[in-house]
Amino acid sequence: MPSAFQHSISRKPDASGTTFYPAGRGRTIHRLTGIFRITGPVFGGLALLALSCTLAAGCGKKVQPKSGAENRVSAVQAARVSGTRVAEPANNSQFSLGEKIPLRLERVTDTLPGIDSVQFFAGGDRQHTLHGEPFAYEWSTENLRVGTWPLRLICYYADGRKEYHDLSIVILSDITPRYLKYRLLNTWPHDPKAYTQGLVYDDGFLYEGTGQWTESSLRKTEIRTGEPVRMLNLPDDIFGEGITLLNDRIYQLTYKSQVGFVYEKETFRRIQKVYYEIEEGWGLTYDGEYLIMSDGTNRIYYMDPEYFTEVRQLEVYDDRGPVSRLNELEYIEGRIFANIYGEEEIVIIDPETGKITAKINMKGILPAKDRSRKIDVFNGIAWDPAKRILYVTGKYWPKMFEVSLEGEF
Ligand SMILES: [Ca+2]
Repeated sequence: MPSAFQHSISRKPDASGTTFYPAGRGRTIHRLTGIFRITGPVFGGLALLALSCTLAAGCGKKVQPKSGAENRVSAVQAARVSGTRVAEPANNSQFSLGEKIPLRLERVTDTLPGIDSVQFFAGGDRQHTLHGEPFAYEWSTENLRVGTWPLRLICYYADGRKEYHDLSIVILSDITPRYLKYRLLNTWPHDPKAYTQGLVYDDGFLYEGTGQWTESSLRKTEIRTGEPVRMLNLPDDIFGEGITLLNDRIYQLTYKSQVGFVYEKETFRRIQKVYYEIEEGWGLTYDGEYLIMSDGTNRIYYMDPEYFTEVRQLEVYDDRGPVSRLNELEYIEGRIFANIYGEEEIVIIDPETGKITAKINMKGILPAKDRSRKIDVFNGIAWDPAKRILYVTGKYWPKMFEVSLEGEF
């Protein structure tokens, strides 16, 4: 199988054309990284060649230095056209999903020729073309995703010149997440030596991926005893992260190694390695089509299961701003459930828009008597779809909790 790196460079640009795909910095950085990885040595070689040619002054004809007057003319020709400015919206301003965003372009000089049209782009897609003054438009944000949106206005002058205005706005969620209540059904033992990074339910068992250098593992455990019925210790230099199931396979991420492992579910035999460019692997789940991954930021990455290449990204926001430290994940009935690192709280994300629809406050679910020992943060969400039961635990927690949720999410 070709590596993910090869796939990322041969991958076609996003052809979906949907506004769902943000032109986010994460993706840009990965693409640039890819480019530099390929072109780095080539570029270095060319630079060296150019330098040696310059030093030897023997590469092509000699360039005559320009006069001062010629330099001034070049500078004027290269100057940007600045006949207009964006009066609205202000760069980095915030709006609520569903709001109409006013856009207004103003002329700042009468010395330039007339303007034929103004094109408005959002997230790389053309939204509207304005003909004739006033150059004002109301952009509807209904059914868009939340998060940062790069905007571009291109002004076409009658003499053929073009002027670009680039800015960015943020769309927040239009709802305040409500809190879902839960009911504690059962408390089961959990290995207090398990630094829980991934948790998933299947056919009466829990599968767990654990982390920490020299302590990482993959295990299948009996729910009522917490005892592993199968366990695989990872190499000492691998820090295990999120896991998920896909048919008869288990996927397991690693923290900073940018590699994932694929195992046979029945035997834990490692059958494949997958590579990714995202710098840190945190949580992992599967929605029936894509693997869904977190990296500790407010971003969620959709990965193609076969080659583990990034298909799209989602930014997660509530009505106040970005919600970061997204950790262990579970795809449940059309929503993404996520632990927030360092909080005893689960957020429920709408995968279409990225907005948080609800939260579950689990503060105090681990009794005080169990907190006297060495424990770490709340982490791990698994779902029994038949019984509609949620399993939650924490890193080094001695207990596993079985809960039911009350109300719609
Ligand atoms: Ca999970």
